[in-house]
Amino acid sequence: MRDAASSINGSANRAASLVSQQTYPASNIAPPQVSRKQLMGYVGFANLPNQVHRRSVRKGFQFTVMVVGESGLGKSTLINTLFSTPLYPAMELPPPSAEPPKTVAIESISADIEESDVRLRLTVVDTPGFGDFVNNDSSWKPILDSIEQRFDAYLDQENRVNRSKMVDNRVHACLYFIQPTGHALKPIDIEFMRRLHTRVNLIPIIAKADTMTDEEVTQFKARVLADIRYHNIQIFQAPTYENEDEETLAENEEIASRIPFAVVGSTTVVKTPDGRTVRGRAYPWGVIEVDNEEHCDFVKLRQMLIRTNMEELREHTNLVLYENWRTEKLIAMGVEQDQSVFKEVNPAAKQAEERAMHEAKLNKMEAEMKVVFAQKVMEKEAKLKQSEEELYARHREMKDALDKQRAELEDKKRRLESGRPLTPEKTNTRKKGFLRT
Ligand SMILES: Nc1nc2c(ncn2[C@@H]2O[C@H](COP(=O)(O)OP(=O)(O)O)[C@@H](O)[C@H]2O)c(=O)[nH]1
Ligand SMILES: [Mg+2]
Repeated sequence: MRDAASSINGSANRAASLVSQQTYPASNIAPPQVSRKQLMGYVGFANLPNQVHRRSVRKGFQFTVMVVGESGLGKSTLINTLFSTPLYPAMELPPPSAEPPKTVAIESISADIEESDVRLRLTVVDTPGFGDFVNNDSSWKPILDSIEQRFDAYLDQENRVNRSKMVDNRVHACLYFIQPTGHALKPIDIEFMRRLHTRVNLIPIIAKADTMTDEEVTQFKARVLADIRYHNIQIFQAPTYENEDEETLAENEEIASRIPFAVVGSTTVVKTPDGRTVRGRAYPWGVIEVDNEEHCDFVKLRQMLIRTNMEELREHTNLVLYENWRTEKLIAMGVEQDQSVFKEVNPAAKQAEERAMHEAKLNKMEAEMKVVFAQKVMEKEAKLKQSEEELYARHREMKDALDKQRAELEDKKRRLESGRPLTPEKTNTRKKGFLRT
């Protein structure tokens, strides 16, 4: 089957490595282990680089999608179809004698998938047991708890000293599977969405759309939307931006018009009457094609979730849902915001204040420079005075020496003129000596 699929889509850039398959309780959301698997067809996350900056591409993306809905609505099948990879192995039903579970479980599967060198750490959170009990009054509770625990884990990481390796386990999108009854939303659907819409991006899905006619689908969609509106439930709406090109706007409108997506899931490859091999479901009266936009909304759902709005889903989770939860939590803990930090400032007053500060700084610098200058002048003057005194002293010394020399010379001159010997003292001494002997 897989060979058939790859021969349809066969291409080099579709290698995928699948990371882990592990079940763990809601309270423990440690990252699971890793295994590798092949993508069976083009999925679309290779388009992610166009949605965000290239730096993020190098780091890879983390995306967590949760599936909620009653058993047998095709959740696991749809996930496998969406990511063209057998994330969920063939279902193993427990024997009829087995004790039925009493609570909703939270099971998580993670996979590292790669497409055209873009890495995506995909986590699918399944919620088996939802709506399966006699009393489903609080089926939503463990799911809400799990979503909030993931917020908590993220907040913990934000408060760490080193935040370079943040793991984002928050749920970025919740696919809510509605049973294709053709009637209206059931109380359990309304209760779940009302409880969860402020915590997660809700994407309503009509399951197994192949069980209804086109007309029934259209009517059911209208009724579901009316119910959602009536109960003031916020479902995820892709934001539209100004100056977006017409093509993108048309595409977004087309996606929005299909909500709630009526989908058909199948990873099985079947042959159409005209000889094509497609992913679909074969019935005695014909084949319903998963990837055919005229047959169901699967392509549009995948486009919104992966190709066009994955970044918006992540951003809305981070900036709105998580932020609101965080604020509510901190307020409940008694932490209050210091509003003065955010007080409005008048730009003109701020400018004047800045100018005054600048002038004061200049004045201070000028005063300091004056002091330094005066000090330098004084030092120089003192030095000059000292050398002047030294000069005077030397002058005096030289003058004294000259005076002395002159006096001696004059004395010599006088002696010569009077005919006396030049060294009278010496002669005298010798004479005295002679006299004594
Ligand atoms: N008719 C129809 N059957 C489907 C569809 N998707 C899944 N199924 C079948 O429904 C059954 C339950 O599917 P599964 O994915 O295990 O449902 P889950 O319990 O919600 O995970 C399986 O037999 C699937 O083959 C669909 O779109 N249409
Ligand atoms: Mg399942």
